Amino acid sequence: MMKWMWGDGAGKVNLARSLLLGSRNMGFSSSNQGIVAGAPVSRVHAPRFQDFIRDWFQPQFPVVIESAMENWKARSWTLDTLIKKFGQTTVHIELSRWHKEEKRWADFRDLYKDKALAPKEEIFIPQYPILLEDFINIFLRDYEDQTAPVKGYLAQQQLLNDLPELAEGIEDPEYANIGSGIYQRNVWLGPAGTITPLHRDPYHNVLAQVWGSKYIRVYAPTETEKLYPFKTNLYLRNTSEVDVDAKDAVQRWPDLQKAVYSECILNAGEMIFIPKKWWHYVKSRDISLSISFWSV
Ligand SMILES: O=C(O)CCC(=O)C(=O)O
Repeated sequence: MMKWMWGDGAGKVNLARSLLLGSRNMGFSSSNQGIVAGAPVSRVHAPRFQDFIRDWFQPQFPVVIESAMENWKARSWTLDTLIKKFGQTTVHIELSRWHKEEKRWADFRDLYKDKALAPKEEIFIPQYPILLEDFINIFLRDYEDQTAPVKGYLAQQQLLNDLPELAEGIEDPEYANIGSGIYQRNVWLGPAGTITPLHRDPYHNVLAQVWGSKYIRVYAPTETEKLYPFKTNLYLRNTSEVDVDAKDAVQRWPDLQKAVYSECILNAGEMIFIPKKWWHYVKSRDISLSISFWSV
C-alpha cells in the first residue's frame, strides 16, 4: 500500500485514493455508461534523472514528462520531410478493416482468437509492405477525407536501426536508461483514430510523442482480473478482451467498471513513462508520430 503513497503528484494521489477506496467512491458518468472516471496521470516538468528514479521508476508509477524533447529535430519535420528523406523505404504497416460483427476496426486480436474468422487475413493484415511515400499519401493524407478503404498504421516498427538519418531526428531519453537499458526502439506513425487495444508488455516503456496527440489510459497490474485478459491463446495472454470504446462495454465486461484507471492526453513534445506490466490502451487523436523506448 505504501507504493501508492509515494511522491506528491496530484494525479498520483488521486489514483492512489481511488485504488484504496475502490470504485464506489468515484463519480459515474452517464456518457460512458458507468465506467469509472479516470484520475489524470501525473505530470512533471523535465525532472532530474535521480528524481524521476526516486519518484516514478522505483515506485513503478506512470507519469507524463513535459519539456524533455526540446532538442529533437524530428519535431520540426513534416510529412514532406519524411517523404523526402525516407519515402522510398519499404515499411510494414498494419491494415485493418471495419469489423462488421463487432462494430470496431479489426486489430491483432482477430488473428489469434479461438473462434475462426473467415478469412482472418481479410480484416486484419499485421505486416503489409508498402513504400513510406505511398503509406503517407494514401493512409495519412487521403484518410482525412475518408477516401482510404481501410485504416493503415505503421505500428511498432524498428526503423531506427535501418535509417540512421531518422535516428538523428530523435534522442534516446535519459528516462529510458532504466533496468538494463534500452532494449528496443519502435516507431508508430498513423492517422487520427488508430487504436492499440488494451494490453501490457514485459518492458518499461517511455513513449515519446513527436507530432499529434494520443489518448492514453493505464491500469495498474493490480487491476488485471477486472480487465478480462485472454486466457486460452498464448499470443493474447498480455491482451484484454475489452474493447474500451464499445458502447456496451459494461454489459459485456461487468468487472471493468470496478477497475481503476488513470488517463491522459499525450501532446506533441511530451513523453509518458509506463512501467512494465501496466495495462495500456492508446488512441491517436490526429496524424501522429511517436517513438517508444522499451527497457527491460
Ligand atoms: O502508440 C501506440 O499506438 C501504442 C504504443 C504501445 O503500446 C507501446 O509502446 O507499447
